[in-house]
Amino acid sequence: MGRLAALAPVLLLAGCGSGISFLDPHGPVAATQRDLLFQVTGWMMIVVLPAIFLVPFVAWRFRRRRNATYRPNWRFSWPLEILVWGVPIILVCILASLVLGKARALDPYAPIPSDLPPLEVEVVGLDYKWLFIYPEQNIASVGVMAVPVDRPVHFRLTSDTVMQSFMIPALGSQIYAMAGMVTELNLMADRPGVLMGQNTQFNGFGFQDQKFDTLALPQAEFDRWIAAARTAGRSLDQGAYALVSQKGKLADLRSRFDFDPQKGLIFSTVDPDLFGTVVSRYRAHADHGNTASDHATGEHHHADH
Ligand SMILES: [Cu+2]
Repeated sequence: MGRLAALAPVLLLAGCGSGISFLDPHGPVAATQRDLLFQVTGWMMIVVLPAIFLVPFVAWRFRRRRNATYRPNWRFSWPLEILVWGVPIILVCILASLVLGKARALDPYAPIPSDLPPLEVEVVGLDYKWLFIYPEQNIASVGVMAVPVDRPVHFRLTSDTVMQSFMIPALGSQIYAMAGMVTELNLMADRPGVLMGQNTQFNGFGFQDQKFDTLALPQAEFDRWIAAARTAGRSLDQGAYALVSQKGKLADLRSRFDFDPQKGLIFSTVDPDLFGTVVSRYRAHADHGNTASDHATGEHHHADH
């Protein structure tokens, strides 16, 4: 793999071991994205490396000196034209086939093949924190999210404020969360770790702190995390949600709730209609019903009317 040697600087950047980059993938989506980046970069070297070495060579050969080469009369050259235009054209075709070949596998809406049914997680983007609702487990968390290792996770996302960008780099992919709409994302962790998740959309003074720990846990530990969450003794009803959704960072919630900011704010029960209520609040015709089919049918209700 000689051509990968050129990527050494990139690999060094990925070597922090902090699990925050798709260059240190903790799941199949990020792994595919990394492989694609390396392949595309490798093929690009066919154009990049000659350009890097030829520029100094041409500058030296035709430098302003008495004994340097002087060729004022240019001629048309078929071999040169074919080389200069042909190589990039072939390269564009190769890159296009690489990217298009992976496009289906990297579609955020595409389910991840697995023997296990996906874990459902509802995500609400707030100023400046993420709320995670586990509808099947009937718990919710703010600022921390646990997922079982080797089981796909199906996210349904919305925003209770401006547009936000949901991303867990070590798991790969990114999706926007928008008020009055539901977007979907499928991810899977294939080894344990604490992975940084974030909002990559600049949306105000607190956005740089809108990060959360994604706990990729073996199934038994995940079950324990859920069981511990059930003992939190706090309910996320509409009243508690009104407090949680107020503008402010996770740490600001400590004046309202007693919790360890390192472990996130956990709710032992959650209003099962909460996610739907948040979505329908921004819809002009909330009586239309099912929001999940919005994107599928192409019907697009935006919040700006
Ligand atoms: Cu949209």
